[in-house]
Amino acid sequence: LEHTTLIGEDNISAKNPWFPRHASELDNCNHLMTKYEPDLDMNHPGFADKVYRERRKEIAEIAFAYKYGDPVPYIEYTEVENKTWKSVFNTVKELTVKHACVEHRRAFKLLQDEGLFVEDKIPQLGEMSKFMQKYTGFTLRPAAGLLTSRDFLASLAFRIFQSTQYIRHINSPFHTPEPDAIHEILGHMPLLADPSFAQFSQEIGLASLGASDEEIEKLSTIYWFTVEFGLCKEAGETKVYGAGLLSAYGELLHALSDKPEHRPFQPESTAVQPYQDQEYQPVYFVAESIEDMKDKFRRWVSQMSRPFEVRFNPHTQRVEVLDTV
Ligand code: NLE
Ligand code: FE2
Repeated sequence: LEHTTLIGEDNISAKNPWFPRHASELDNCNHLMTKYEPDLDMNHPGFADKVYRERRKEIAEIAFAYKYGDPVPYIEYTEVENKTWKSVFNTVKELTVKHACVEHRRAFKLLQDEGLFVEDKIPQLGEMSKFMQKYTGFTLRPAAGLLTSRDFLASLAFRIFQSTQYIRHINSPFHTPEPDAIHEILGHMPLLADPSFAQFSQEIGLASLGASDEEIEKLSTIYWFTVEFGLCKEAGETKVYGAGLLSAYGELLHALSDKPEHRPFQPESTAVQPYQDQEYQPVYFVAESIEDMKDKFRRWVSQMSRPFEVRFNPHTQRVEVLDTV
């Protein structure tokens, strides 16, 4: 970045969509996608369950009321919710010993040693946030549901991970198409506690700031096939690092079976691979290693058309914009 200079607030072309410059502006990045919701979707296992729907509403309101700087809300989970966690936790724990990548296994153990990953109660997001901050500087803020890609990716640029706090329906422990706290905690936290993976996550976020809709689509597709559903090689075996697989034992076993297609991870082709988010994936991308995936991503993303560069200043929680012309 030798020839770059800090440019003023007004120098970004009006063509570039708005993006947050300070972590507090993430208060404006909470737009939801209404896709799969217990109130709207007849196929949702909570559709006919009034108690479940009320509970979802209650937890969503807590997230909507959240502002930057507030402590992460404490949720008193019910017996049923803790029971759902227990069944997913124990099954996933067993499967990851054999199937998760080494980075995940290492962090999983750390989370157990620190008393956060226990079978009988859902870890609190506030506690998880403190843990993450200690290892990689990531913190968590509550989200009411599935966010738009633009809003979700923007938060990663600030090392902030927007997490849902409600729990999937007890009738569907093995898979849910929407994120829930089990997915965030069990799926995402271990790799976000890995410094190198945390760095990668932030880099996707930084690349998304001010990007065009088309570029956001590509970045979120890469995110989908890496952070959410990524597979990688490890000593000649195929292992799992994607959070959407590490929180859904149904799909985890499907991903490693001979049913879906396995293709090598290549940012150019992965970024344009259509995906569906309701059922198990028909295609997964396998990286040579997480490091190799990161390198390939960096090379690819450096060719993006954005006429400026951004960098995060951790002292001020601010994103600084650098002119690259
Ligand atoms: N399918 C995942 C699970 O059941 O935990 C959630 C994926 C969210 C993108
Ligand atoms: Fe996720």
